[in-house]
Amino acid sequence: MKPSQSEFDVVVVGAGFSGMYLLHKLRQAGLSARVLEAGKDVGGTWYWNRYPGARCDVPSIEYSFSFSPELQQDWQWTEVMAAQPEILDYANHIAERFDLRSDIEFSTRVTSAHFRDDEQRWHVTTDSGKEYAARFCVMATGCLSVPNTPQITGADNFAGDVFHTGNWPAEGVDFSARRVGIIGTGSSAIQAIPVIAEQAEHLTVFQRTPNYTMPAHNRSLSDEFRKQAIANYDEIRQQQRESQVGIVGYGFGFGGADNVEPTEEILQTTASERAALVEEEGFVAIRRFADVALDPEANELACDMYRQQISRMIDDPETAEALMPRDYPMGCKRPVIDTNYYETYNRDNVSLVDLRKGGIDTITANGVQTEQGHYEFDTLVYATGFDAMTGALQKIDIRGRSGERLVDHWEAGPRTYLGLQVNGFPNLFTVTGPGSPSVLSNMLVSIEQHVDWITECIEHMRDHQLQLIEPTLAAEEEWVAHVNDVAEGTMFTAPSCNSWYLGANIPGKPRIFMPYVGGVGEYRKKCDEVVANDYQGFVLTA
Ligand code: FAD
Ligand code: N01
Repeated sequence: MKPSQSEFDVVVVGAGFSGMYLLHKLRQAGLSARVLEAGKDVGGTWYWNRYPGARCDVPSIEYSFSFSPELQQDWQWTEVMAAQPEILDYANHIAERFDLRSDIEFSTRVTSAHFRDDEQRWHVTTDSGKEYAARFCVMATGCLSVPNTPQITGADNFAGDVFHTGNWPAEGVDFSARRVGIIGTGSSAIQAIPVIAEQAEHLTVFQRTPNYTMPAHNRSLSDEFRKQAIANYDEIRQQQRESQVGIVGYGFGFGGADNVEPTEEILQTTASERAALVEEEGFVAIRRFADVALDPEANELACDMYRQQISRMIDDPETAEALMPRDYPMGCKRPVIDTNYYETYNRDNVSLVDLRKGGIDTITANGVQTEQGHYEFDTLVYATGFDAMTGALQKIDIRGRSGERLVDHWEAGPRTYLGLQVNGFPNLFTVTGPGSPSVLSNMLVSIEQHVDWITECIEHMRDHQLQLIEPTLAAEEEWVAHVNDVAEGTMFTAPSCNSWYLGANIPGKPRIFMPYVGGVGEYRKKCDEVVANDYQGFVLTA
C-alpha cells in the first residue's frame, strides 16, 4: 500500500464479505481500489457480533464464497451452521489468501462522500480528515452494521458494565458470578440467552415482543458429508443462484417436518390432528404446511400450534403465557432458529419480564424500573438490533449531483434502481442495497451477484470509454413500485407486523418494506437482462 496515495479508480467503504470480495474482483479487473473500514480488521458482521452464541443460520457449506474453486475445496466447515469464531476465521483466511489487507485502511470511518460535478468524481472523507478521490464509490457498508440502542431514560446512570450484541468486545465477557439483564428477544438475544444463562448467576430477560423461533438442530459435519458436499459444489451453487432465497438446504434435514417440502394445507386439518402433530414433532410440524405463509387464517392456526408447543415445553404456566407470540403473523419477521432457547426458561437462574404487562420506565444505577417493579442486576446487555439497511448509508453525508443529499432523496424511504444505484448519484453503487433481495436471502449469494455485476459494469465502462452511470428517475420509480407490489399481500407487510424490514424498530423511520421479495433467481435474471439490453434503465455517458 502507498499511504500517500489518495486517488483511485474505486473507493470501497466497508471490509465485510462485500468489501473483501469487491477488492479482489476490482484488482482482478486491473482497477486501483482502496477499502476504508471502521473496524480494526476484516469480517464486518462477524467482526462486530461476537456475543456468546452468535452463529449463522444458513448451512455453512452454502454461507461461503463460490468465486474461488480452490478456496471452496480447501475450506473445511466443522458444523452444519458455523459459529461466529469459525466464520471470522474464514474471513481472515480470505484476507490472507488473497492478500487483501494491503489495500484496506482499518480504523477508518467514512464520514462523507460527495460527488463533484466539475470533476465527475467522488470525494470521500474520513473521521481522521483524510480525503480520497475516485471515479467510482461503492458502499459495502452492510445492512446490519449500525447497532440500535434505544433511548431509555436514565441509561447513563447505570453503574455496571453495558454491552450491545452488535458491538461485542473482542476479548469476550465473563458473566460468571454476575447478575445480568438483557433487553430484547430478537435473533441475537435468542442465541445469546441460553449461553449467558449457563454462565451467569442470574439472567433477567426483558421481552417486549415474544418471537417465533424454531429449533436449529445444529450438529457437526462428518468427513463423509463434507467430502460429498465439496464434490457437489457446482450443482449446489447453481441451485442457490436460481432459488428464492439462495439456500438449497444442504445439510438441513433434521427429522420430522424438517425433511419434508411444505406441501400440505393446515386449513384441511382438524384441531385434534394438529394437536397430535405438535405432540409428535413439536414446532417443526408447522413446516409441513404450505398455506401458512400465504393465508392469514392458516397462519393463525399455525401460531396456535406454536403456542401449544410452548405450553408443552415451559414448566411455569405464567412464563409460558409470556413467551407466546400473539397479534402478529408467523413469518412476518426474519425467521429465527435456536439452540435450547425455550429450555432455558425452565432454569432456576432465569426470569422473564413480559413488558406487555408494563413497559420499561427508566434504567437506574443498578437495574431497570418497569411499570411492574424494579429488577436489579449488575451487567446490562442490549440485544436491541440495528438501524437496518439504510442506517449505515444515512450516517454518511452522501451528496450526489448538484449537492443533493441522499437523506433528502430518501426522506420518504429508500429509493433505488435494483438496489444497486440511486438517481442523482452517478457512479455510486450499493452492495445488497434496499430494493434488492439482500437480507431476505443467503447474503453471500447476493453479495457475490452484486459484486460481480458492479465490477463487470465498471469494466464495461472502462472498455467503452464511458465516464458516468446513473439510473433514470423513471427506472427508479418503476423499480420502487415493483418492489412494493411484490411485497403487498405477503406476511411481511401485514399491518400488525413491526419488523426491521419495514423500519418499524426505529422511531421516526418511514414504514417501507425495504428488501426485494421477488427472489434471488428472478432478481438475477432481471439484472442480467438489464445488462443484455444495454444497461436498460441506466444512462451511461461518455
Ligand atoms: P457487513 O458485514 O455488515 O460489513 C460492513 C462493514 O462496513 C462493517 O465492517 C462496518 O464496520 C463497515 N462500515 C459501515 N459504515 C462504515 C463507514 N461509514 N466507514 C467505514 N466503514 C464502515 N446473513 C445470512 O445470510 N445468514 C446468516 O446466518 C446471517 N447471520 C447473521 C447474524 C448476525 C448476528 C448478523 C448481525 C447478521 C447476519 N447476517 C446473516 C447478515 C450479515 O450481515 C451478512 O451475511 C454479511 O455478513 C454482510 O456482509 P457485508 O460485507 O455486506 O456487511
Ligand atoms: O435485532 P431485532 P437482532 N425496549 O431487531 C427489542 C440478523 N441476525 O439483533 O420486537 C424493549 O431482531 C425488540 O423488541 P420488539 C437477523 O437478520 C441473525 O436480534 O421491537 N425491547 C426485539 O425483541 C436478525 O433479524 C442471526 O418489540 C426493545 C429486539 O430488541 C437481525 O440480525 C442472529 C426495545 C431486537 O431484535 C437483527 O437481530 C442474530 C426497547 N426500547 C442476528 N428496542 C442468525 O441466527 C428494541 N427492543 C442468522
